Amino acid sequence: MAKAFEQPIYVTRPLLPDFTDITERLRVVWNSKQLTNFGKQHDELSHQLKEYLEIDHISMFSNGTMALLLGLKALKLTGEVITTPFTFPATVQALDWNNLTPVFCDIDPVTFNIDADKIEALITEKTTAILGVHVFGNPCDVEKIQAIADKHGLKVIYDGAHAFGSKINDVPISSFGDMTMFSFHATKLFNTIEGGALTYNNPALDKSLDLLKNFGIASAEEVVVSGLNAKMNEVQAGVGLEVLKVIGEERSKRYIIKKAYEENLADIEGIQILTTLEGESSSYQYFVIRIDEAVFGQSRDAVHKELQKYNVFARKYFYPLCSDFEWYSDLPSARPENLPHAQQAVQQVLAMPYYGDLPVSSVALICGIIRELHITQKSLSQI
Ligand code: T4K
Repeated sequence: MAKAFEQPIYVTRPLLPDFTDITERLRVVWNSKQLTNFGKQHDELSHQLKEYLEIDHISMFSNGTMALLLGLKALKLTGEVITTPFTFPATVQALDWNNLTPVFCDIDPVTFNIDADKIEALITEKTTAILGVHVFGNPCDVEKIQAIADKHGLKVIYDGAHAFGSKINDVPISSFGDMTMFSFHATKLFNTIEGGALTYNNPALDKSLDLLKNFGIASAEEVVVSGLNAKMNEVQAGVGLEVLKVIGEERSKRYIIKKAYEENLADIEGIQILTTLEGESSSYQYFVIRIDEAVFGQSRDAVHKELQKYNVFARKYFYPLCSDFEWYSDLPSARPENLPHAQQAVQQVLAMPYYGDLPVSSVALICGIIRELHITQKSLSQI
């Protein structure tokens, strides 16, 4: 029987650049006395991210949620937006705060992203957009979604919180749709502690997003729209500049950890790996498995609980389904019978510990715990 880890093993740990580099960067910020409101660090990070993400237009925010919320506002959407129930609450809360009604579409049983084949049936005269989520960094069916949007005159927004740096056939993920949101939260591979961004191709959005995230202030004497305060500050941007220097190394480390998981889980019946993309295609943000109770012999919840006994804190991303939030109980699209694949996914998915400093030996031990659970169950069922 395996021993519990002495220290807790979390689903992730922030990517932390060398502390000396951070203090040097802070010294520059301190000396400048410009702490926020679009200073040099902000502009430099914006420039570097445009290059990294291979996009002409970017707008940075205090966090990913505010980016999405104000991005939807800038697109002047009304009525209904077709989206996925299998996401983090922020995706749908950004709709709520814009007085937009989510229309939940079931997910694809393989990718766990919005099922593009089920979108068209949900379009009404009130629909103005499709909001897809590149869940765990696996891209949505962007071509099919765009074709539907073009046919019906809809906007397309992607929540790419997990997809920083991913590509689809060598094309950067940020190039699809009308805009893509990225999260730079501490738990994300690229982090600014808290932070986020929108990328887009339409230059007209530069101005409206600048206004929306800065109280609608157009000049010292002019306030032209009702905005909010959602700016990225200089310390966040400075941290981002240092993190950007080390993400190549982190991605390589995560590649090795991914391989270790794949090898150790390969022959366990009932375990399927959801994050299969590699190289430039992958964001290396999460390593996620799906547990088929009928084959594995134990439920996802049982595995989650068992791992905790060993001091391993895998996470049920995402749980609960957004369509099950109490405030959507009157929405026909939120009814469980309309979302069979999402209802199944929410019971099966487990995000495993995944970060560059996680020793490969720990991965083997974690997988050993899962294997043991499967073997014990198998022998019990044969008695
Ligand atoms: N859309 C999607 C699809 C998203 O997944 C998210 C965020 C958003 C939109 C919104 O973007 P932001 O507004 O957050 O930029 C975490 C993150 O807070 C959240 O950003 C992320 N998705 C979500 C999937 O994960 P929690 O509630 O799981 O966080 P927490 O505090 O439990 O952290 C998870 C583990 O990470 C901890 O057990 C330990 C470790 N950790 C965490 C923090 C904050 C650290 O080691 N250090 C830290 O500072 O939501």
